[in-house]
Amino acid sequence: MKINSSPLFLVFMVMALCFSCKNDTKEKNKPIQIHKSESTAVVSTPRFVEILTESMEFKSVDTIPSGWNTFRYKNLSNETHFFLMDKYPEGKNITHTIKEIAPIFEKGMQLINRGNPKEGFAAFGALPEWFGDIVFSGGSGLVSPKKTAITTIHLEPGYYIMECYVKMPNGMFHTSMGMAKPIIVTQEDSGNTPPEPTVNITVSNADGIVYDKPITKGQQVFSVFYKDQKHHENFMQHDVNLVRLDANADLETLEKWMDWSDPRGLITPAPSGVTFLGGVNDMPAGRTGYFYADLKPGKYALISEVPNAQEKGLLKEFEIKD
Ligand SMILES: [Cu+2]
Repeated sequence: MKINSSPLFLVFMVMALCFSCKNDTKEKNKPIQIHKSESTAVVSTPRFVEILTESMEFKSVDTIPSGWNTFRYKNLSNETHFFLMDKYPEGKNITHTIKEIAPIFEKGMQLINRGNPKEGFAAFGALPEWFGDIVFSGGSGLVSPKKTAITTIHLEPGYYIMECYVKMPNGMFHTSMGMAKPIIVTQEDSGNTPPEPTVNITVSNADGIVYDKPITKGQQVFSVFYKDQKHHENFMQHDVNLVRLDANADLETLEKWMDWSDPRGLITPAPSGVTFLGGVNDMPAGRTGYFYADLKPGKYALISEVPNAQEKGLLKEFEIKD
């Protein structure tokens, strides 16, 4: 597929223009391409699946086609979020999440927060067997307040929960506060094709996050290929988050913060000097997702939500030169 003949690329160009407005004061006046119906459901254009967070919720359509979908996730809230698409096993739905999963994570996290990590982790042993059958199928990376992330992923038909498990200042997961939304992915295929990447990222246990060429200024489309997967110490599989690092950003602090199972991890407030710009959330080995960025000169990093990302090669810094 040639880059200039791809309809999705054209969409990206339009989107990239939106990106460039995003960082200036015109943002306030720019109409959001999301239309609220009477029921406050959000209607997306055929090319984008729009997701909006204003406080602690996902506003989006409830049903999307299968195949390739490009999600535009606008975080208008004051906290960092992401979205992850969890494909549920047959017969399980949001009522099972609320009854059988959320309370176990809350209980375990509370024990960890009170200084009993051993008991806390043991509490997760009470998760139902079917929890292991959930297929984490990608989504955005972390997105800082007032930022927008664009991610393209491939979804099989089925029942999904769109979730965010960042924590509130009191340690409660966003999942328990409204950020768990059922999405039906239909048999009908979107007909979309994946975008043409400008940089190819491969993630693996042996080499961590690697990319095939120097990352340069301007609009980039990153492909993220998960060569393999595994459950790290915090049960998470590796993913890819793009972060911009200001002069006061501390990489060690960021690395610790990326681990939800740390009492001070994945919780508001996010580390200072760090801006999360999306990425591709975890998905099974062998799959590829895409994310978009308009890179200005400065320091950045690609990092996974796992403990000890640096020594695993899952934290890579890079600089964009003018
Ligand atoms: Cu959240």
